[in-house]
Amino acid sequence: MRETWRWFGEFDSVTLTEFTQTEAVGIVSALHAIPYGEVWPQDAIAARRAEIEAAGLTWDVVESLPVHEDIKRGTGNLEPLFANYRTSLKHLAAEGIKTVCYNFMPILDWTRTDLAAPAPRGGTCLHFDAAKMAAFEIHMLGRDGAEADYPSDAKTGGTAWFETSTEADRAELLATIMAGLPGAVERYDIAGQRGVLDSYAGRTHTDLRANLKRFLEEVIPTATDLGINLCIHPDDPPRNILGLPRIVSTAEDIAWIMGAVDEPANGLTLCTGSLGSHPTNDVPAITRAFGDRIHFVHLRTFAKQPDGSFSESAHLNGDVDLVAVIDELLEVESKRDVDLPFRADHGHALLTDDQRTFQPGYTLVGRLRGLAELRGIIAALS
Ligand code: DNO
Repeated sequence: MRETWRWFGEFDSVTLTEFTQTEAVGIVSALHAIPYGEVWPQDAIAARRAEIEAAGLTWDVVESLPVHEDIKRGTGNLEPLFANYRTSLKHLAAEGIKTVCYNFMPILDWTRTDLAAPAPRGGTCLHFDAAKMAAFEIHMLGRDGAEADYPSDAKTGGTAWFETSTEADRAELLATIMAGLPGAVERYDIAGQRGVLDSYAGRTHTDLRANLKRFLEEVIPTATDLGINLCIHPDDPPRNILGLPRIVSTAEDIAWIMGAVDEPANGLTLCTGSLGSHPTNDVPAITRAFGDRIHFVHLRTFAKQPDGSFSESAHLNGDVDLVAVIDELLEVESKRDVDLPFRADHGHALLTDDQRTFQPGYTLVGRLRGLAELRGIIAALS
């Protein structure tokens, strides 16, 4: 398995020189300053690549080449957006980058309610609190139908949180929910959020699937010709958020997507943390079932609570059996004769991490701890 690290370029306070000390060899990066839907110019890709290579590393994976909201929503003239996506893929292939991750989550990317929840032995972790999410949807957004999406304990907790929260607490919750969007992405206030939700009104799971299929039909033939593997990232968390459908949450969803355009270039990012937090997903079984189509791997785990809340845990201490997953991945690698790029996905904020501003989850010390543990599993199983 090929060790990689995510680097946010000019949005990252961790330097490439620091990464080299981890002894990981590959970089996962993106041109986060380019607005969604625009072409990634080849010279900008070449410049990022040169920067990475000057540090003795290689740019192995793009995470992400984002899909414009109009494509997900299925509105407007989509032809130029599809053409731009294909052009960006051509430019990436010309620079030797052949693994491209993306997601199809409407509006938001990964969603948490706390970016610095206490970790068990000190330090902090990312946390999703069902009660706070209920407070956001029911009391702050006032979304019709939100009450039906939460169990009663989350609703009661959400009301209690809302009634005792200050303006500053609510502003922080809104900012936290938007924090999963990296780079130059539009972030919404409450009114903006309502507006963008309205733009999705009436969209169902079936509609979103149809829009993804259309996207795949438009871009997978180009990816295949270029030797690029696209790999869709699962929904995080794998449940409907803000009443919007999510279609990359379960083994059944993945099977549907892989079948929608049945080509190796239509692949999967195996994100153990995202998939594992769904109550019926068996992540080692998913790894086995879709091994042929996994092109990129995020290794992470968490501790779940009965109301749907979860805290990200250290890489060996959570609810997903990462030893079993890695065992399956090593099988996949030997069967396909590939070296799959993986990264320690997220880390706690530990020790000196708080001395700088970092992208939520993308700490230096915490991720180094995660990588070291994963490296140990891989070495032992190999
Ligand atoms: C979170 C990440 C996601 C991922 C995108 C891929 O840390 O796993 O933000 O990069 O969803 O498009």
